Amino acid sequence: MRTAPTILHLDMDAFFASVEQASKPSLRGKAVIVGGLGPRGVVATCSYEARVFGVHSAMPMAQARRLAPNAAYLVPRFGLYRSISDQVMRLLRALSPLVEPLSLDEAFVDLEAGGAAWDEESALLAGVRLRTDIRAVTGLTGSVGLAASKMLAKIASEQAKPDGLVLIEPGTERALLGPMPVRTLPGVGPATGDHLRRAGITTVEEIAEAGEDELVRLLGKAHGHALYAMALARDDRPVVAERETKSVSVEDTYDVDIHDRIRVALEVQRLADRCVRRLRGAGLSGRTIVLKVRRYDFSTLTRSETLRGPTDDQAVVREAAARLLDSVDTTGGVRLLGVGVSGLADYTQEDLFAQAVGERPEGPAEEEAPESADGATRPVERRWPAGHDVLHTEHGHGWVQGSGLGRVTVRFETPDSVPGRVRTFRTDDPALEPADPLPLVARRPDEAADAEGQDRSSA
Ligand code: DCP
Ligand code: MG
Repeated sequence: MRTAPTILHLDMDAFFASVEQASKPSLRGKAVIVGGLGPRGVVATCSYEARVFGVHSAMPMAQARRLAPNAAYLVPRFGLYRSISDQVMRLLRALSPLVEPLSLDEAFVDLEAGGAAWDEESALLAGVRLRTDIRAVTGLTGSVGLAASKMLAKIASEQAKPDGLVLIEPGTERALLGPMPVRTLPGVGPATGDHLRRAGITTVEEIAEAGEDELVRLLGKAHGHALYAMALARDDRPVVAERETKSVSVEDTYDVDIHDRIRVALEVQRLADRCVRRLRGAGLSGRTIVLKVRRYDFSTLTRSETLRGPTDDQAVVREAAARLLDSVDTTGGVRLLGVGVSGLADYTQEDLFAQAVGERPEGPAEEEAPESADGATRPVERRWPAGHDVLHTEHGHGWVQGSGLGRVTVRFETPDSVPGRVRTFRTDDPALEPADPLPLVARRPDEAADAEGQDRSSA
């Protein structure tokens, strides 16, 4: 493990909700809940003001409405969130070529690889500067964790939330982790947490005390092994750019073509072993075994086999690779051999599945129409999803605050205006049309300064 806290983890604060607050001045400092607003909708996220009422991600929307009846309820605008995410990721890529995005609002950065930091002081400086830049470019806050490993960097950013920075000094990791609940470790979700609790293990220290054999017995090889290492704060997982390319592979090119079939088979075994070492080193397991063969005439073919579940077992990968080789004609000789594993899972997967099934809102969210719950049939209306932007020929830019019963309520304000006024229209009003979101931060700094000045004088 490295000795300086040069792995950075960034996680934007209440991301979707913060974007909505930045774009709608009247919602700043207020409880804002973003998610599916239909009967089976769930909360995607909510502002910290709404969290006070106990609302959180993945909660059924109906429950959120009971807890926070006066909050603003909005449907997600994924296109806008993605564009802000792109701005953030660009800032990260300016720090290092090794940026590993985990979601729209979260990424690891290897500061050392980019030369942006090499010790504690420079890492801290880079983190502070990053937060300032994110604020300037997007108008939003993100929390930063700095540590010598991915696991600790992520724990640090969690501790830093909201709008903060935490650096974990190398050497203090185990003492810090020990008393924490097992759920703190990556990959321990509700299912694994329960499993461990039934075995009398509730803290990270207790995982370390239980020992590796016990962990493997409880959770299986890949997961048990990995979790035990994490509990000892051993985490050498590298920051991997382009996480989308989900495979680990090794290959060798031979100076002289290999003709001997037995020698080819031995090489494939050797490559399988190397591939498994890499896989384990990254704390991963995978379902699909891939064999690559380039023949004497440069014709290249790949064969793959998909297993029932992910593996990081050397014998399993060896066997699969050998079976794949059986189906390849190598007469004439081979120049290159490769073995890879794709369809990767890391330890987080098990619990992500346990949590995710049927819970996340998908695709465009449903329209809010609470006032039409009487079931009255109405002619087909134009859709005015809550929170989406509109343009009115006379009143200008605004957003839909609610709609139903043939009416749509619009608040007229923009990211750099003062909180705006509300007006109600008929849903088929020809003066009203859907609009694209406006940038959250005015493009030219001098423009932004002007706008701020106006805000103050007219407020
Ligand atoms: N998200 C979602 N459904 C979930 C969890 C999250 O749609 N079950 C979306 C909405 C979040 C975004 O992903 O804004 C980022 O997720 P985070 O877990 O980072 O949550 P937030 O950024 O909203 O809040 P925090 O400040 O806790 O990071
Ligand atoms: Mg976040």
